Amino acid sequence: RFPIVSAVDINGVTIARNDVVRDDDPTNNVPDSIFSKLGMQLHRRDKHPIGILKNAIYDYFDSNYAKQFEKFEDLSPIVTTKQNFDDVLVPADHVSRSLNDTYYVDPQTVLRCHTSAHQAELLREGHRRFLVTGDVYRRDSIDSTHYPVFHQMEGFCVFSPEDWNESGKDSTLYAAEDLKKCLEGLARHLFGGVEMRWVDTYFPFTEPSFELEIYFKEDWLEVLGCGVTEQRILKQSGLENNVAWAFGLGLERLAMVLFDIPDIRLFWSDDERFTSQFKKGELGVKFKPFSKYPPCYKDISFWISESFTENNFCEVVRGIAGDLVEEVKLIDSFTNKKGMTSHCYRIVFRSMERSLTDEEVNDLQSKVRDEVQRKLNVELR
Ligand code: FA5
Ligand code: MG
Repeated sequence: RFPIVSAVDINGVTIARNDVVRDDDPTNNVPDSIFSKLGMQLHRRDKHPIGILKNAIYDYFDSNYAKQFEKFEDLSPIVTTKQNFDDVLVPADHVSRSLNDTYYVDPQTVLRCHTSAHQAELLREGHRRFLVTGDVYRRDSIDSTHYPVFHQMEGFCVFSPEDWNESGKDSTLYAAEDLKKCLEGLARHLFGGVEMRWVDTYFPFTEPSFELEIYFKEDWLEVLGCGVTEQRILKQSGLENNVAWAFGLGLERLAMVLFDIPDIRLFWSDDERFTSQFKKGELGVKFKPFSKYPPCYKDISFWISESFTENNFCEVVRGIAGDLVEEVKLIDSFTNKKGMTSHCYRIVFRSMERSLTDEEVNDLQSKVRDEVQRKLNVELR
């Protein structure tokens, strides 16, 4: 179903399919559908919404910070677990390290799950203010705002005592206020007026930590995470008397709001009716959906086993239906007297480009049923 890519070229390094994914390695969980996205770099296409957005964010930083922010946009997405987790203080037992959440190439190598994976190395190399843009990879749920490959932009800004001393403020408060001011300014630059709110949250690498949400299609949509960098990260990189802020923007989420794009799968579409609507440097464009094709709903129920996870189920569905699956939703769950738990999922099939036939959908669903039984150790009902 997917184009089988045998090798990709990342920064001049060729990675062969068989070197990366060894079928005999149980710690490798990168399927073809994901492998084929490596090296596509949507963020470097000037006429693609992700590239247009990236350039607009660059403009904001260039004009407000006198070009102090250095830009990195082709660091390899294949990183060590040290870069992705240890260097940003993700605890050894944190869920994000599991095979259920992250794509592993081998036990020490992952497809980065965030651009924060590059903070420490760039600091050690002496960079103090920078933006890192790139594709990131996560095993995740399936709906209109989640996709297993998406793009982030990391921002990082180090301050010295002279910066906060004259403000009379404590260094952490100074950085937190500067961070919020910077991101609110960015939101105004991109959207003009838009309804937004700050939510307190937790990240292992920042304290305090915040998320910014934007009101979109009658709901709050989380578009970024940020905070004041943990001192340990700065000290590990030889910075003793500094404070810093960092953020990680979800570029698809921002682009959905900016261009009114209703479904995250569209970013990967080659359909001219999508690609031809965007022009280099043009932020004001509102996407005109080509007529919406009808959805097709299929339910599947099974008794789960202890090892069952929703991410594994979603990966099976995605592996079979690719971008023809729009959403996977748990609609019923119960445990019987014997202690067996049943789940019922509703799968929404819909193409963004054409009408699906009944046969086609039935065929997909029957493959899903077979594969779920074979791979996930569940009992179909
Ligand atoms: C992070 O990835 C942190 N590294 C961000 C950060 C950087 C915090 C620096 C503090 C300092 P989070 O997992 O919340 O955080 O993801 C950041 C953004 O990525 C989200 O706000 C959302 O906009 C986007 N995002 C997350 N998962 C998906 C997904 N599956 N599909 C599309 N976008 C996603
Ligand atoms: Mg989050």
